[in-house]
Amino acid sequence: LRPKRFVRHITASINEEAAAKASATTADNDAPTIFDKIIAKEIPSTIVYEDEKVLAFRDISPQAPVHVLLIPKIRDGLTQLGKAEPRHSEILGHLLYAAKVVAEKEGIADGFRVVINNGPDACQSVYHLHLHILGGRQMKWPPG
Ligand code: TR5
Repeated sequence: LRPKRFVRHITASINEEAAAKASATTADNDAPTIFDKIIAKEIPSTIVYEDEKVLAFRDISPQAPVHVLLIPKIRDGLTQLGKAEPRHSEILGHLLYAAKVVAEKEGIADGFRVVINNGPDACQSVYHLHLHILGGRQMKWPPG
């Protein structure tokens, strides 16, 4: 394979892999997820911020020098953003504000990205709402 085609080939397989991972291993069935165990501190994680409502910890598979996941401690039906109801507006606002606090704490306030993957087409793999906070390098646009 020539270099350009090779890069396209690799990129395609990475995307297919992510999509396959999202659809094969998870579905939005409101079941407990790995994040419940992280919240309960039953499995270890590197927590970078916590308050009474949210928890932020380092992603196990970082896609940037800083890659933090920010989640509500109580899911309350928020398996994905698309399931949001009017009662969730307060926690959704709190999460966005907490994202800014995390970015400051992580030293990336001058440039960071907040991502929510919603559903299989966006390769969501854990059905407990989470914000990805990414930074520490020049981010590209558009995202894949
Ligand atoms: O694909 P979406 O948007 O659903 O993001 C889920 C994220 O959870 C991915 O970026 C994973 O790398 C991350 N993840 C998955 C696990 C995990 C984690 N981050 C920290 N610690 C983790 N543990 C202990 N176990 C996981 N399965």
